[in-house]
Amino acid sequence: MSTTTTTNAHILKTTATDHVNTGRVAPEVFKRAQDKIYGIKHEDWRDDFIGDGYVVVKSVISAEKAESYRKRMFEYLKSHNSNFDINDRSTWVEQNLPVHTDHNIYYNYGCSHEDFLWDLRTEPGVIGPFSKLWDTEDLLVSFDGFNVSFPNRPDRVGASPAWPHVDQSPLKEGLQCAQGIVSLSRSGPEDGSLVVLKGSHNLIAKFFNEEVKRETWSEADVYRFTPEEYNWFLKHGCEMVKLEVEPGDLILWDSRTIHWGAEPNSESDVIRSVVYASYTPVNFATVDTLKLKSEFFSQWMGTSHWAHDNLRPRRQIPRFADGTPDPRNRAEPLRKPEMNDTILRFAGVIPY
Ligand SMILES: O=C(O)CCC(=O)C(=O)O
Ligand SMILES: [Fe+2]
Repeated sequence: MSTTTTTNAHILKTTATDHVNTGRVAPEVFKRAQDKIYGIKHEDWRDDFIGDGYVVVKSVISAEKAESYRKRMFEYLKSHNSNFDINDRSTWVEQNLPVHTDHNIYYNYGCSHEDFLWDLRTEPGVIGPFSKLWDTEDLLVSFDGFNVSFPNRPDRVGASPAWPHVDQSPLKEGLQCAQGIVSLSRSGPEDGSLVVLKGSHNLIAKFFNEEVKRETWSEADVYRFTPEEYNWFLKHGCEMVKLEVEPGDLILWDSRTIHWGAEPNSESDVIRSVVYASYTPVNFATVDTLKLKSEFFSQWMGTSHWAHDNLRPRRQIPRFADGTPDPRNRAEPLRKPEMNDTILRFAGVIPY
């Protein structure tokens, strides 16, 4: 296999918020993997994933297990501030919670490596669909975060607007990343959930070719759409779908499918609790990427939704909305995972 890579020296110069595209794997590697997925009738959920750009795989873990992971997630939140009480809405406010994004995503404090997340990532039921999709068990997993979205938070007004985006650079061809959400809570019509633009993955190359000047295409594995651009997809027949799931379901989607996380609306009484997890074949990563990934693992660093590339280190000090750094910042998870070969292989530390 011929590969060309950028050097680590280049990579490590980048800043915390950069999208670090670490490697250039030969296009044939992706092509070979894609050829095993497309142009075939699988007669299972993979046909929906291919046709629609997303699929819900039901009950990859039991509802009981989902509940127990959810409890551990809430305990983790409480570990930051004992004033936080999951049963008392008045305590669901910024100062009682670990610093998180406007979209309710938690990835600071090395939390991507908390034991409850590693336990979930190594659940055979969660790994299985990704192995099936990529037709290999030799996978890497993303060092990703989790999402807790409270309905009717007392310190926020209304649900945040849609933030339609894709998570794959137009410079990357075909399916290169399949993202996952393990849902630990129920999502009905009023509740927070992933929203997708069904079929948009099939139009994304046409969109970039026709609507976005090639010189402006970025290597960053993210593209946010303006309302006009979003409408282009509607005009071309895409339909918006908010996914309804039960605890223990896995949402799998193509990173080229337009999507966003919707907050619970004011009628909701469900605290949306989900874990992001993406697995891709280890041969999608260069040797340099694996080295860097394993280095980030040793530093308990969260990265991105991607497992084999786009290693975006979450180095920044968590700050509250007013800019104050959180004094509770720490360099290590509160509860470290018990190491085993599965984790070390998923993290790129030991080879398959
Ligand atoms: O929270 C969500 O449903 C979506 C977050 C997101 O955009 C992603 O995981 O790529
Ligand atoms: Fe996304």
